[in-house]
Order: sequence, then structure tokens, then C-alpha cells
Amino acid sequence: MRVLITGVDGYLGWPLAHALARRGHLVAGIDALLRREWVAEMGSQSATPILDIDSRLTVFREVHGEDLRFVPGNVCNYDLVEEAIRDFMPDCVVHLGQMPSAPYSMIDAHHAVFTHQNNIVGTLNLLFALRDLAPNAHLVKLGTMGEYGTPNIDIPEGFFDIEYRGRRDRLPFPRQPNSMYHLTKVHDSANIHFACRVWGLTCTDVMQGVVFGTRIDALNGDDRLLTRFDVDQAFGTVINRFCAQAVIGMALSPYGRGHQRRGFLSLRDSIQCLALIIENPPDGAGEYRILNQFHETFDVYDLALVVQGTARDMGIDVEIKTVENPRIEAERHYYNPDHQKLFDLGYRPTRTVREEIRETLEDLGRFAERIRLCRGAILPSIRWRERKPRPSPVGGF
Ligand code: USQ
Repeated sequence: MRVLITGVDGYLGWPLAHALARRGHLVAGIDALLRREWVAEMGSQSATPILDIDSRLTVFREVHGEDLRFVPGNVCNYDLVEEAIRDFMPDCVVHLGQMPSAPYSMIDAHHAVFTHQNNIVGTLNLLFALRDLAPNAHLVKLGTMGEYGTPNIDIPEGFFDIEYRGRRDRLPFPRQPNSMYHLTKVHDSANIHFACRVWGLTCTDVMQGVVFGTRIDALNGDDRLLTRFDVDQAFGTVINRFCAQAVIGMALSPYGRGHQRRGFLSLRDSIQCLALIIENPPDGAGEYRILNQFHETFDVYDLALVVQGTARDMGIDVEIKTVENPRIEAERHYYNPDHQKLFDLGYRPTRTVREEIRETLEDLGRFAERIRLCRGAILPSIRWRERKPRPSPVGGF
């Protein structure tokens, strides 16, 4: 299969490219390398030492005997998207090329507007280019479980049956996201649904939970293939941040009461699921398929306890200290989302969360010095209701 990955330089994009090449697919990628700049703007760097993009491409060829066809540039540039699709004629486009951080989108008006423009325009460009040039290609779009928010009822996979004033219908489940970033994904979902209904495009919108971990098997323990691993307040996700805090002896930081519940899956399982989705497109043209992609749900404080216990088994003693919650979110709530469709496609979780946390701690131990350099970027200063106390212009805005 010919697979085009937008955001191929990112946390998910880079390992996905390797995994797909190993499964015999031909891979192309687009990236503007903005993630590297955003993390630097937060005063941080990837805890894992990652190669620059030219070296990455050279190593890719060496490992797979095949080029990763790389287009440097931004999916917000329509001409670039059109040319990439015309040149490569993908069977599948995996759209990961977005700004993925809730806190970054909440810094101030500039960052919120930038996030909306960047994420929504990029998706629109892809939808139009697919309509006009490759209408039979399958778009796999990375959405987020955060689109749904935390309603006090079960969460289905995208749609639910509803009876209202004596009439019945199957409708999109309500979305109540908790950040400007998560809102962009909601707007994307509406645009993608429209493109399926009106233009007959075939899309899978992946409501992914919080991803964590350092490894996938296709990286084979070769450090040149490592994917990035962020630990700062904006781009580090919660388990990754707890693991990074543990290896430098910094207290783990659940926000508020710490009983926020989310769906989690390891990097390795995220890649496994994306590969399954790519290789098993929806049956019919015009289908808009939504999958909830996570392994297990956890309470943030319980995760801190798992990281603390696992670290202790490895001889690292670390405290847990809750910090004032910088976000506006429910800190104790009902949370019961469905996630059956991926299991029906063949998803088999590879490790328990505890095993995966142990491997992450082992891997990060080697990079403790790099994490120490980011120490000042770890605790939260971006608040949902106040402007961050420093003017911060966004690249390209
Ligand atoms: N949290 C803490 N302590 C920390 C960091 C986070 O308690 O040090 C809490 C947050 O308040 C939140 C939960 O952990 O309740 C998850 O936060 P997160 O930063 O790990 O994840 P989130 O902001 O929700 O975003 C991440 C990815 C995003 C993806 C999303 C999936 O950055 O791209 O869309 O996970 S989900 O959370 O299911 O919406």
C-alpha cells in the first residue's frame, strides 16, 4: 500500500513510518518540523536524542532499503498538499501533522488562533486535495478522546441512537472538549463527516487516548531510530512526564485532586492500532468511521502510584505531590467509553501499563542528564483562565 503520513517527524509519525515500511508498505511523509520549534519555545527538548531530518532519512534508507519520500513543508499550504498527493498518489493518508498540545493552545489568543488555523486549515486542505485528486484514498485522521469531554453517561464510538420527542435517529455523540486544541479536533470531525456525506470520501477518525512510552519493536533497539519524547508542561503527556520526573528524582505532579480519568495506550499499541486501521479500511466509499483508540482507563493519581511503585522496584524513591490544577476540568467524574471496534479489527494489547512504564523508566534512565536540562520546563505555568505571564509570539503567526 502507498501511505502518506503528514507529521512524519513527530512522536507517532516517525515510528509509524518504520512500522509500515517493515510491513512492506511504501511510505511518504510531509513535515514542516514545527514540533521541534514549539518544544524549544517551551524551553525544552526531546528527552531522547533524535537525529535531524536529513540523518533520519539516510538511516531510514539504510534500515529499510527503500527511501522515505519526504516533502518538507506545511499542510496549511494547499499547493504543497496538492502536489504531494498528485506525485505520490497514496492509497491511504494518515494525518498526524497538527499542533497536539492542550496547554500550548491555551497560552493566549495568538496561540489559540494559531492552533485553530494550523489544525483546521491543514485538514481542510487534505480533504479538498483528496476530493479532487484521490477520492478513493482512505483518510486516517488522528482525533482525540478529548473531543467527548467527560459526560456523565457512557461514551459510544462516535455515534449514538437517540429518541427525542417520539422520533429516533443515529447522530454524532455530543462533544464537550476542554481546551482550544481539543476543540480543533471537534471542528475537524465535523469537516470530515461533511466530506464523507457530500463528496463520498472514506475516512476513519481515530479518537485516541493519551499515548505514552518510548518503544516500538520496529525500532529494534537502534538509537538512531528513536522517536522524540517530550517532558515539558505542554508537549509531555502525563505518564511520560511522571516517568521523566521519577528518573530525575522530582516529585510526580497530579493536577488538583488527581482523579481525572482518561483512556491510555502505549506508543507500541498506538502504532499497532494505526497499522490495523490502515490495512483494514472501511468497506464502502463515503463511510465515516469513528474508533475510540485506547487500552485501559486510569485515574491520574493511580497512575502516579504505578509510576512510583515501579520506580521503587528499580531502586528509585520518588514522592507524589499534587499541584494546583492549571486547567479547568472535572477532577472526579464518571468515565466509561466504548473501545470495541479496534479489538474487532484484531488489536491485542502487547504489554500491561505497568510493564510498559518499567521499560520507559529504563530507557529514560539513560537520558537523565538531558531531562535535568529541561527541569524548569516541567511544572505547569500555563493556566486556562489567565494569560501566561510573558509575551510569546508563535512562529509563523
Ligand atoms: N495531568 C496531571 N499532571 C501532569 C500532566 C497532566 O495531572 O503533570 C493531567 C491533566 O490535567 C489531564 C490528564 O492528566 O487531566 C491528561 O493530560 P495530558 O497532558 O497527558 O493529556 P491531554 O492534555 O489530554 O492531551 C494528550 C495529548 C493530546 C491527545 C490527548 C488524548 O497531548 O494530543 O489528544 O492526550 S485525550 O486526553 O484522551 O484527549
